[in-house]
Amino acid sequence: MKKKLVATIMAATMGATLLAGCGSSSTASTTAATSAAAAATEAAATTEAAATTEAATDASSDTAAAGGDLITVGFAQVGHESDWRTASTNSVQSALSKENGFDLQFVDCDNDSAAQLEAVRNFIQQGVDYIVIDPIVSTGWDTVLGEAQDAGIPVIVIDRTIDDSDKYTAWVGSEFTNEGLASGAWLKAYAEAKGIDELNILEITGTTGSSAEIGRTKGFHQYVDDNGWNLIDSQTGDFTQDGGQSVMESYCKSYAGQFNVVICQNDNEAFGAEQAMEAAGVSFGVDKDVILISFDACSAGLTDVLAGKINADFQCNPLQGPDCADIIKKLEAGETVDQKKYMAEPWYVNEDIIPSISYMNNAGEDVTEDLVVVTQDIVDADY
Ligand code: GYE
Repeated sequence: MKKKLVATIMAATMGATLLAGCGSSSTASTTAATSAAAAATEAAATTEAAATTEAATDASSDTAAAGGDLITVGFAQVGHESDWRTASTNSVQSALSKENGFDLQFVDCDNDSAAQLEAVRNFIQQGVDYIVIDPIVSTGWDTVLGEAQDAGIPVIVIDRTIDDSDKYTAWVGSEFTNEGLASGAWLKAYAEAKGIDELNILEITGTTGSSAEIGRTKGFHQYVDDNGWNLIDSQTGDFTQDGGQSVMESYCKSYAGQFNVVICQNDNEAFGAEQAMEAAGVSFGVDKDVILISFDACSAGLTDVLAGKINADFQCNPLQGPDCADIIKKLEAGETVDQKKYMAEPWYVNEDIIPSISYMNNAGEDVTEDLVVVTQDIVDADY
């Protein structure tokens, strides 16, 4: 709830700016023109928009030529590394179902960037109508997106961002830097409320080079730097439970008795870290020796927040399937789509001691956002 205002403000600015990471100032909206004349008008307005428009137009005509059959969509998914990812896959598969008018080809890229590029190239070769990508890493995309554009196939990016190319039609996902900033703002306020003077932090990051890892790290480190906190070590757990566990096992050996905060960049890493700390006899969670922070807020994560094992969990919403369906249907109908859309995401905590956090977000706005105390009903309603 607390972030809805921010999300609305950002949605309203979409018409003025293209994806910030792309360094372009072209229009933010793309129209899937239904006629050559409309495509020509778009082309006069902006080259990138024209290329995408043409792509959408071609895709529409292909579908029409096929007799208005199912819309073919290729989805190059990151992998199956986490609860979050499972929810994301389920969301896209159920939204882009046959019953809803789609023929979805799903590829699990198993966290392998080369395999993901190959999957996209295969979709281009097959001549699908649309391609959906959740990019494992944020760079290395311009060439293959250019190939999709040349083939007239619109690309929709979900969740993680592509930061070195703007040759795609729309993106919908999360503001990862704000998630990191919020975690830092929460830790600062929480330590003050609990009278904890010194913060000695161990960090377990996500997949290196993914925009989720880059943003969460950037946001949290801003608080580390500004407040002179002691960041003892930072290593990747690759967004997996095994990764989180093995990094935490080595942390427990190397830094025994030296840390009082562990921040994991997703719930599955946190579950692994919990196992390692339990095995090493380290107490964690509410009013224990170590504060445990996580991201994602999947239902298993919120179960641990409710139980007091995780102190705070910063949600990242994986349910982008309906947005994909909506974007494609709008493009098919020749309507305008937002080129950038943020999901609304609450921040969850166990204790009712700080009602809200205030910080300057990644867009430079001063925001105050509620902290939601987890209940069983919230866990039950979660993904
Ligand atoms: O946090 C993690 C998943 O890209 C936001 O990927 C997503 C991240 C999510 O593996 O659990």
